[in-house]
Amino acid sequence: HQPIRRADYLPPDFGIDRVELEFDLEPARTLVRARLAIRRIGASDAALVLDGEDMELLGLALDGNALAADRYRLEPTRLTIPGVPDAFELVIDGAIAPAANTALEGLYISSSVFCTQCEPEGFRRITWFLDRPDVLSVFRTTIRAERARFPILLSNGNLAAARDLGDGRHEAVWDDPFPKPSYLFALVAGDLAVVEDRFTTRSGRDVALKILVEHGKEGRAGYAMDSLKRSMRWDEETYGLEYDLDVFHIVAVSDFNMGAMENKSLNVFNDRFILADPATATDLDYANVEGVVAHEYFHNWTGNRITCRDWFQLSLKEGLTVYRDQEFTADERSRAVKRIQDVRVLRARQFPEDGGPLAHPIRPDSYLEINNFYTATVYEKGAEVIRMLEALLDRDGFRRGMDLYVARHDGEAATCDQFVAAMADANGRDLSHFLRWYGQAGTPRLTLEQSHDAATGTYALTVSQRTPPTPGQPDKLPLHLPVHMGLIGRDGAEIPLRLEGENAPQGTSRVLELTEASQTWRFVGVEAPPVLSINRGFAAPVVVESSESEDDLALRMRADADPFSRWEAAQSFATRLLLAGIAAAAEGRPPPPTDAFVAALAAAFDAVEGDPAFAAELLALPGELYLAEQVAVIDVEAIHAARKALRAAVAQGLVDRLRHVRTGPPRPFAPDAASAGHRALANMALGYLSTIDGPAAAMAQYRAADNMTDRFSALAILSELDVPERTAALADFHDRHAGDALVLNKWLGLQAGSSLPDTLATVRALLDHPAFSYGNPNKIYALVGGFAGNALRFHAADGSGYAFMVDQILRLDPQNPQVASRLLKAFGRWRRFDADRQALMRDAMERIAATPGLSPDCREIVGLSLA
Ligand code: HT7
Ligand code: ZN
Repeated sequence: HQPIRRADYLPPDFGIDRVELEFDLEPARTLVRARLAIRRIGASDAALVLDGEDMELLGLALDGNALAADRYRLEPTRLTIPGVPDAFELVIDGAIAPAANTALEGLYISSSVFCTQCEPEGFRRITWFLDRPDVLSVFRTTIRAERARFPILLSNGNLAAARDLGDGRHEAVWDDPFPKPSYLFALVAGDLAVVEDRFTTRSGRDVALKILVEHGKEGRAGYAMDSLKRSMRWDEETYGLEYDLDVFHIVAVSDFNMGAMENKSLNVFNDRFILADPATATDLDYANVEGVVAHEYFHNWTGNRITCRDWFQLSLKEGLTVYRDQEFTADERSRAVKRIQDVRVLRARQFPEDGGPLAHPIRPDSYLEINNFYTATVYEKGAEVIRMLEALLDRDGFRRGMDLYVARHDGEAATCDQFVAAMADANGRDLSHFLRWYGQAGTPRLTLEQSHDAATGTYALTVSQRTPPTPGQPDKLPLHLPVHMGLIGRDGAEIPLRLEGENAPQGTSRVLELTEASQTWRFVGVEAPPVLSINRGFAAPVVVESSESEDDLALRMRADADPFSRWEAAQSFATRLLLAGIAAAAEGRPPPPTDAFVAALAAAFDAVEGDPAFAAELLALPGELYLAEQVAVIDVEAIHAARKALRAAVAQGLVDRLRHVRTGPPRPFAPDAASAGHRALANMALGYLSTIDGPAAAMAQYRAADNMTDRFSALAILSELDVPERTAALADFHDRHAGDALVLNKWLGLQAGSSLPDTLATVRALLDHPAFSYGNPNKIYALVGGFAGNALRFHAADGSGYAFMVDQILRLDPQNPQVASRLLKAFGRWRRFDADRQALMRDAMERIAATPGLSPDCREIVGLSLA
């Protein structure tokens, strides 16, 4: 395996205009015939080189003539045919073994259902092909299978024909009129229930919407269907983008490596992002269903109609589509709460990635295995980069850019440069400096200098930026970024913002553009030293180093006009106390006084009366992962202890408010954001109160709950307490939901994430529980991944957590390298720990590196991590 480099991109030598596929499906051995209309577009002497892996070649014919073995060369990953004409038809007969496919790439079987996963390079496990996203073809797919076992036969596009074959088998033919790359191909065959609805696009196209689920789960598809219809409407209203075929299928399968896949008109989903009902899904599950359904639907334009030229451009479709699904959720639910939740995820997952050995730009420069680059950086930081464009160009300018991007590139495979060029051209702007975001890794750090001149009423703000080095990029250039800011008076009122040289103030919140290493802005008409509110709405994905006083933080917590910044001020205040508490815990000193913070939190809480979802966010202390990023040497015990101590202090200080939250009549369950907000706050209060009152109230709620959110929240609280009620509730939960894999995954995850000391022993025992199976990624992520995310127990000082994870990774790697390499990323931040743990983690990774036959997926991660 040689690294693939972005700089080496060359257009293909051949195009494949038309693909006709014929499948004779049998789990053990499926026959695939591919009839390809191929046309030379490159050098006249270039041989045809097709990608192909793990298949048996049965025959090859060129323009109707069988090719003898000396006319081609078959290697493990490619098929080379020299001396081909400029235009010809190639027929390839092959055989594959779906039932033996445990990697879940290509054609495989999930619970007796045939399904495919072709992104990024799975199509080459179905037939030999130019398996690269810049080769766009029109597909016709014929599927034949036994009718009794596989009554449903689906592929992309519209059904062109269906017939009975007389021998117990039947056939369906699907035509997809839109040229697409092979990674968007899909096939599904099995015995599934269909939930149907319809949608009329604004230009009057009547679209059949079909969600296919396991029989008996039809009642759990309603929210996904509702989310789909709202997504379709939103894309029309927000971007003028309509659906373009007469049918849209979503199929839910239980064995899937990622969340879902946007195959043209035939999305395949991990069932956890489709199935939801009050008894089995939490509010978070509902929100995830809505977000993922929207994300995959939005790909129809950003990804499918306009696809990526090569996989280095992955963020072109993923960053943009994450941004679009975030905006959809912000419009459908609460903009402030959505932004807070997204920033939490960014800080917990992407910032550590960007500060460690796996750091890469949103448009990487090289890879060994592209599957390793479906990362928080490409997705979430990619979305932040799009969001910055929106901040710099404003909403209307961004829309103009999107319109131009679609007009220019519909039907093409495009690049990130072309996207930014469309944004620039539509707005008459030069965005060449902004493009650095695509090539430079690392999280920029902003420092501030402020001065106020009372005599002239001038306030000067200097913002400096510095991006720390990342692997392979020792020297960083200044970036072009929006500084969204406001100024607040001591009375809590927003100050009108007038820059020196301006005739009049321009609002109380504005976006300054930072392009240099350091820049100063002078505001006039500022009578007294103001309180600065900076990076409002988290407009730029940066760390702001600030030494704001506790008084200023408290003021902003209750009075900042930007709700995100109110939350941010609370997080900053809490972080400051927690860092002091971590230092104290490590040195055996008492924790710092918390009165000022608790008083500020109480005032902020009172100021948001009427927005329980936001109040719940305000009360949520910074997470352990975020805190780990803020310290020089990570001490997992001290972080856990400091957080626990601050939680107890907040509970004591806010006890009356928390009890008040839990009064009032019970509300009937509804999955909407407002109802979910009430539950979020009530369960947040229950968690705090359990630190004072013990398990009784949580146990009572566990028993009485009429929905999964309340039941599971209570169970999660109990699972952190070493009390008999914990055992009873976990056993009860298991028995109530025995046989429901998705719910039992929550149960596995909770036990794997528990801070109690015997967690590793419990996890080991659960590996043999019927609810667990190595064949199902959801179960692996719940139990093994859940343990890897349990900092306290994964980083146990004796190295037991590391040894356990190495065993699991090595066991999984031969069967599913994608899942194994994702788990392996847990070792990435090893240099941030004390010397003993560093040595243990390094030894663990070296054990992996020394394993013969290790997948390229794991080899790349371990190589980068140890470098
Ligand atoms: N575009 C999809 C990516 C995806 C994927 C990638 C690698 C291996 C399996 C996969 N399943 C889905 C998902 C998305 O971003 O919408
Ligand atoms: Zn996506």
